[in-house]
Amino acid sequence: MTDQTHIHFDASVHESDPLIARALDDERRRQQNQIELIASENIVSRAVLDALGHEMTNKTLEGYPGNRFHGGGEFVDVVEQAAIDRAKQLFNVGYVNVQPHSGTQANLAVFFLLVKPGDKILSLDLAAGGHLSHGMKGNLSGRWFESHNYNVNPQSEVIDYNELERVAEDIRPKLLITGGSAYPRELDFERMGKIAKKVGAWFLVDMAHIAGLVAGGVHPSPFPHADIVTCTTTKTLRGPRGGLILTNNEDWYKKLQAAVFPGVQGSLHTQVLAAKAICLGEALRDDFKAYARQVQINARVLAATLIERGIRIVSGGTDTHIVLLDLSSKGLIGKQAEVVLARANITSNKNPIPNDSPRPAEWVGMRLGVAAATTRGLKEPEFLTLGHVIADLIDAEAEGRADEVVPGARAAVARLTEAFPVYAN
Ligand code: DSN
Repeated sequence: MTDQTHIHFDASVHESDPLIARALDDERRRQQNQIELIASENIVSRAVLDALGHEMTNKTLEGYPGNRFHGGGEFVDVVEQAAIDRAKQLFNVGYVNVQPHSGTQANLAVFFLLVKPGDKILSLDLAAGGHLSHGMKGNLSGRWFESHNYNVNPQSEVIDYNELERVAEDIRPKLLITGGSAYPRELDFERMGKIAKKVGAWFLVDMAHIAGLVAGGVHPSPFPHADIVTCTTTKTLRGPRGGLILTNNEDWYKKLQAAVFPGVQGSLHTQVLAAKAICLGEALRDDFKAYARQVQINARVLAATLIERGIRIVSGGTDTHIVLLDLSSKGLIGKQAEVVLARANITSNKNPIPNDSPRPAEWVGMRLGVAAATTRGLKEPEFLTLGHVIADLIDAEAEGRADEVVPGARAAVARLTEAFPVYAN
């Protein structure tokens, strides 16, 4: 007789849940057939995928290596310790917490450690490239803290450090935050660290987007200028969804552990810890440095091609993986560009640019990021092609003749996706 409690237990997802199996297969096909230009995405290695689908996911555990609240944690201890050691080596830092479930959770833990409700925090304006977890009104950080912003210079569209210093002196925040989701230029950590010290603020760098570029040596490190640093392991670091917190402040370390657990989180995502350890190990290798260099080169090729085709690029270029387009230079809004690119199997997102409308439906910006396509193997010639395909689509949309151009653009994208498979098998 069949044991009714186990009827679906050993079945594959294809056998047990056709709806979800179909969605998973469709998503795999989508990733293979589209060129991914969403700046927060990347493609993880097979080894990272293996860890994410491993039985380690069954393990419940709280606490830290060697000091757990549940038994049976000896192998998770191995992976968590490896993740800690590798992150310390990669970012040349004294103390690391690898448990945050996301970048936003990492930031929340830092707030728990360093600020109290009502304290002043000062961060980069969202439309200038900041992040919602840095004090946006709709986020808990914007409700619990007195949140202020600094901005970019309206002409250069680069952070106006003199203005930041003036604002910081005026506000005297407890915490100065930099980094975010859509700032394409190099960040001057030294200058901001000095401003933080001058006004008596702690300095938090959220390097979520650029962690892989820092690891690969193509963007300056926030250390020794930052007091504390958060990041995700996704994006340019090319790992699983999750966060890290890094600091050199020995006095904070124990309190930081407590701020993550039990401060803002409970039990671990054990299989993600294994995937984090793997991606950090990958980032320590020389080929990752070559990857980071290629990301920066590809972004510059894309930006230069779009500029040549008459599309205004915010700040006139990029130092990172991000290229931020101002579609008003073609009489479009971001959504129109996103839709016409999607018709040709290029995935992107509308995004605010400095001083954009507060309403997403009116944003004139679009954010492109090259990290995922670079992992796939695209280099300068392919990004030149892609830049022209994107410009052709945008021009056609602006001139009301997208139907004529989309088939050719789709074919050009198909040639790239066939030549550069996401996974070799
Ligand atoms: N912050 C979002 C982004 O950059 O797209 C998600 O990571």
